[in-house]
Amino acid sequence: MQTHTHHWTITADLSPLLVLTNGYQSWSESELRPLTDTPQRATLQWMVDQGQDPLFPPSGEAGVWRSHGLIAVIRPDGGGWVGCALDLSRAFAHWEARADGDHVQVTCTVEGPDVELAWEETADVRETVEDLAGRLGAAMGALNPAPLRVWCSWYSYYLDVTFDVMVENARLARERGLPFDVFQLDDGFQADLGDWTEPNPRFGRHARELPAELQALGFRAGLWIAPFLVGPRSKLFAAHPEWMLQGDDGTPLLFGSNWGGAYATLDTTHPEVLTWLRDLAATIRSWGYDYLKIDFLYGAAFPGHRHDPHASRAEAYRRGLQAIRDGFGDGFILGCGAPLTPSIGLVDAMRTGPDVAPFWDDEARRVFIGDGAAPSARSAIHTVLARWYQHLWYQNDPDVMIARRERSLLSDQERGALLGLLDVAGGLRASSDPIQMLDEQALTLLRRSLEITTPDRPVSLTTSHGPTVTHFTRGTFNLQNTPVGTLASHSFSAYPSESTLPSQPVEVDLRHVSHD
Ligand code: 9PG
Repeated sequence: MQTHTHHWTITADLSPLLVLTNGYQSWSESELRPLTDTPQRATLQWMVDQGQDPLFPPSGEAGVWRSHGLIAVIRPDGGGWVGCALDLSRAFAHWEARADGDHVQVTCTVEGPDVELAWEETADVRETVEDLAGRLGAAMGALNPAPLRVWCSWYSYYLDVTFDVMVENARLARERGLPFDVFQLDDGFQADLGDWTEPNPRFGRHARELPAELQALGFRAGLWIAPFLVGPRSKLFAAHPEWMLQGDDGTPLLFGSNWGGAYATLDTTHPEVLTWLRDLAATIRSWGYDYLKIDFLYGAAFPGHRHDPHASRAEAYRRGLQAIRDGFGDGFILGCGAPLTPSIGLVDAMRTGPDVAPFWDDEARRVFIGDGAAPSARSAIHTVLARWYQHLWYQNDPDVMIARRERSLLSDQERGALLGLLDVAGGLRASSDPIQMLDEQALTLLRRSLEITTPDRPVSLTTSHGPTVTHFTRGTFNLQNTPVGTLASHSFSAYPSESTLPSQPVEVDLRHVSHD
């Protein structure tokens, strides 16, 4: 594997410095932390496989911070240092900041062909992060489509989704006048991973029959696939074991854990695989879908043996993504579980955090197993906020609002924090709430969450209520378990005006939600 290492030294009093990190893929933890703290490292291998880069996971070592694409070290005055790669279409940029006495040793290891790196000392880290991220986005042709409002089946129905559930929710949404653009069918319609065009009897009908029903109700049709993954019992796996990424023993590599076990992934440097991917995306388009959520994309960049041994992981990944884009044409593509930087310019939108869940925190998995990608409202807010600038790479998808009160453990304050997240992230809007479950209060909250806003900017990187960026021009988040002044725990408080910062945040009363 080709690598190139670059090195810088910062001389400073380390104790007040903060570091801003960017995790590898959609679900990987991203944060704003004291440099001398200790990053979490997941202790179970499948969590590393599925939530981090197995070749560059968090260090687990005090004062050693790893970050993908860019990194920032921040002084108490808001100035500091920012490093960012300026083209990541063929390589990964692995940044590491290491506390070392009264120095910080910064390295960037480029995995793949060497790339131009920016390393800047600045009086305003926030501005320099945005400036350099913007240059990276522009160099890679970042797409910037209009945000969409999406109903997605996953976060209520999970694998139990049926054809009738989709149509019934679309019908009720139309009846209630809810302003969704797209109804998106998630995981559960397919026979197996890889056998996407074969129906799962549990779903009731074939997914190709759904677009006509949704369009008749005035919605666009969206579909989820995990295009690179292949189930070990699927027809695709049996037919083409040579299309799979191979392990050292020359057999298909099985990794991760979901759907009851490990899975294989396609080798996207194999020409026949690229043709198959292009055809798959074109087939789904021909069924009438013009919105595609492509998930578990990190598979194509997983370490292993490939048909083209000269392709870097980033190149292999991008060839696979390009094939899907070629097949899906000008349809809208949302990336998920995706290595972030090599996706720029090929996806319209990107999930920039782990899954939201109808509860605040999963302490067992997050704290005791050290997995920052564990689904929860808190994890999603934490990571998405630390990536506020990524709207310069694609449209941010902070994941769904959960407005319902049934089948949810979220408090009013916590639902308000999710609403604040969608407002501040300013990208895609989504909900999975069963429409018939929503009372007047929940409907009001859902409608608020579907109002398109522009991405917000932090007002400060040096004060925060939680280990991420929490202070924005439109309001403040408190992710901590204790109140701060009048700001409740697990909450977001909007300021009354976008341009003025009052000395005390104003509480949002969810029963009368309004940002006007
Ligand atoms: C469908 C889902 C939804 C969801 C995606 C993704 O780490 N994990 O165990 C883990 C499992 C599933 C997952 C994310 C992480 O969810 O983000 O929106 O599409 O797949 O299976």
